[in-house]
Amino acid sequence: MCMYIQLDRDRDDLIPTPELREAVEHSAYSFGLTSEQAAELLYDVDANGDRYVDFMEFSRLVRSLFTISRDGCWETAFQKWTLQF
Ligand SMILES: [Ca+2]
Ligand SMILES: [Ca+2]
Repeated sequence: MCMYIQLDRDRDDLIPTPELREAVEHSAYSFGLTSEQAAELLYDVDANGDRYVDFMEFSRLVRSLFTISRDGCWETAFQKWTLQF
């Protein structure tokens, strides 16, 4: 959500697809994604092909991101960490 507001600088509720792509690629590592997973997520992010990512498209991306991340390495890392205490 925060990322959406940051990327939508002119507040028209649309993010140019290249800008979103760049942002996700840059933060892939902190989401625990490989670059292949990030590329897969971004492949059909602009569902209606208007070269902008609207809020619905963005929500879908975030949901996929959450699904992938939950199965990904950071959850395992988190479980390991909590088991230590
Ligand atoms: Ca905008
Ligand atoms: Ca679109």
